[in-house]
Amino acid sequence: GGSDAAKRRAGESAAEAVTDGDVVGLGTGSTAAHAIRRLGERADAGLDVRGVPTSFASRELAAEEGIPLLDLPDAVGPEGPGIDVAIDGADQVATGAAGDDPLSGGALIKGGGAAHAREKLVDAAADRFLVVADPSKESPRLDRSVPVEVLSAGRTAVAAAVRDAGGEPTLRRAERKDGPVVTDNGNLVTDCAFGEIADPAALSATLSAVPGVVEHGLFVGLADEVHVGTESGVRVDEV
Ligand code: DER
Repeated sequence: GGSDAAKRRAGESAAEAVTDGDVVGLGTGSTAAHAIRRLGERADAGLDVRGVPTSFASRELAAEEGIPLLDLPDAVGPEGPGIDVAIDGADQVATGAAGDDPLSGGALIKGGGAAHAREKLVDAAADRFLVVADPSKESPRLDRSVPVEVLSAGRTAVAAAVRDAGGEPTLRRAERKDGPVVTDNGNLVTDCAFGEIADPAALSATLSAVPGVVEHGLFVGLADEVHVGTESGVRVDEV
């Protein structure tokens, strides 16, 4: 991945966009972690903020940073405060609008940290979704593997459906645990290589329709801004 300085600049830039009283979706990964740490500093300095974590990891970090927490159902229920802004990382950000679909500009691949099911819930529920990234995540078109959270019982059916859709599925193996990665939701992850994705919206719909798919890592038409950290500063793109 990119440099930590670039990730830190991106995360801190997005954290500065949070205003007093905001409910903030707290993304997962090393770039979002910089935003969480900055929000912790701002909370210590008196900012009134409540966080909605997207994973065990982001909840743990937010708690360490002293950020008051809300669970997702409480944040977005009809009597809830709603989520004003979500800050989250990405594995890849499309910089060129693919095809004639203006929505796919700013389309993302997420799920490197296997947290994309709750991330999508939070990122989609937020009034504004700010992506934080370093330049290594940007690409004219999406072409990385798409992480797909699958029900264990559905893993072979999903693999077959992914192949029918032109993808190559690989069950994600754990590093320091025998067997596959198990998500915070108790499911498995299949990484699906499709090569260059010409129409992210279409592939998103295809994957969502597959029985056994819990959630996939294509985030199309959800991001509002991309904060890209560079070695010398940060670039904020409206998408
Ligand atoms: O799992 C995710 O979607 C994370 O946001 C991840 O893709 C980005 O992680 P990073 O900021 O550590 O690269």
